[in-house]
Amino acid sequence: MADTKRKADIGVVGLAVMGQNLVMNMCDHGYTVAGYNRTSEKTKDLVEGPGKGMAIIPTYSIEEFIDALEKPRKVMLMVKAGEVVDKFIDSVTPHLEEGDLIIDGGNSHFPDTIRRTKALAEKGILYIGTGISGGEEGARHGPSIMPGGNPKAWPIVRNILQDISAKTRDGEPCCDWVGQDGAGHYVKMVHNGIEYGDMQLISEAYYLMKTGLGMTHEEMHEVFSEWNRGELDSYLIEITADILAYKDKDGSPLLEKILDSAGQKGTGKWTGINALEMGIPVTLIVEAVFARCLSALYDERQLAAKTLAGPSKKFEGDRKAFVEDIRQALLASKIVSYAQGFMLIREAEKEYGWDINYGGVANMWRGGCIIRSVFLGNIKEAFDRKPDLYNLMLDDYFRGVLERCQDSWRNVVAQCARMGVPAPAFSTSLAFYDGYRSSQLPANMIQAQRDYFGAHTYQRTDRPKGEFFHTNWTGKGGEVSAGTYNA
Ligand code: 2AM
Repeated sequence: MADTKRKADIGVVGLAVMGQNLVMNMCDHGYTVAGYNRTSEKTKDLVEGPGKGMAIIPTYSIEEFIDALEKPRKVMLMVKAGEVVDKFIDSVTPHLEEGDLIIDGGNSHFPDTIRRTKALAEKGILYIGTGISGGEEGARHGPSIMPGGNPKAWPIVRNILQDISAKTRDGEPCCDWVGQDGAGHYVKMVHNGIEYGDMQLISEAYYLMKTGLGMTHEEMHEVFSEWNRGELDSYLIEITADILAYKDKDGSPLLEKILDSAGQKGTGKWTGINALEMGIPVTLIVEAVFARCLSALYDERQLAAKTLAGPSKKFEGDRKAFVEDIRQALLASKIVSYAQGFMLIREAEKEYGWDINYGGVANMWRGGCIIRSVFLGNIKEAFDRKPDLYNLMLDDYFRGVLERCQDSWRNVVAQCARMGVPAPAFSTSLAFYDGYRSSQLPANMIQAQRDYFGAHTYQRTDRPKGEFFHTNWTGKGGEVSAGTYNA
């Protein structure tokens, strides 16, 4: 029989599936947990159903809920992101004392978390906004947990969060302090963006095998299963192999009956918007978001397919070798994508004044979450070697992989272009790689054009940076430069 006389170590508000599963996960690790939900049936369902016999204290009012908590009180919100979180903070705060802690475990947008952490700090209430990834299964048995917020809150809840989190293959918790105020939710947002990128790359690999090489689903299943035993070993590759093997009731692959129009909930878009705002070229994630948008123009594409011509070129060459080329293109593109993701986090760190735990971030993503992979272990090692690593692509290991995969990667992009098979993520990552490693880019032409039509000025290669020049290109315009606006 559970000991429900003692006060609860932590309380969870919001007992939908994620909330319920987290409560049970906490109980599994020896914690007593108070539960509260707006609709009381869910609370009853939990204690009389899956949570029966566990150390759960069901409560049916905010007052009862707060009263059930050990001090300092730890209140975890697992409610819908947005206004509901603010509403609950408002209703719970009057019952809390200085030093109590609110944790938002929903998918909140990081600017909200920045605002809430600061507002609550003024009232002496500690706040954590944490990304949680791994879906229902993860919540029940070990998700990836990415907490940020008021650093004073971390020691209070560290044990609980690390206990319930997933563990890496080396047994380390996939939960560590990310950084101040919105850093946890920010990192979760980038995680989701990277997830968009990984999924897009895998879809391109599948589509190329299917349409370019005419491979059967059994063959593709074999290839992805094989890939999952090597450098690409990851949850997404694993489920892709499963999906390829899955047959509909009539015995044909279910995959081919699924409408090719992708949905999205918005976290990839948030990542892209933030990248644009900060001027960081997170090209692969943004391309992956747009690839979903393009797929969603389903009816328009059916029309265009009848009108717009493409090449009729078929694949010629060694098919087995080309499958290996695709694997290498996927790996190289993935390195670019993660490098871009970390570039974005680095810029956000400057922009929002955080101190990001980079190795910790890689570790948090190694297990429990959708992008979990062996690859993230390599990233963790890169940050262990050099905690202030400026760009993942400059790490010796990843630089070596890029060098090794380069010919295959170029071959894949070239073949796609020749055959007219869309491969936006493979192509954009290669373009980024070539751009990033170029000491010279054609931006001199852009600067000349800007100065020509708008007197926006330019810097010169033969003068120190920071000096600006304007040329009267036509002899007709004035000598006055446009220093005050940016068209
Ligand atoms: P409910 O069971 O009463 O709907 C996920 O949707 C969780 O957020 C659920 O626990 C849900 O409570 C809660 N939730 C959603 N909207 C809410 C609202 N406006 N007020 C309180 N709880 C809400």
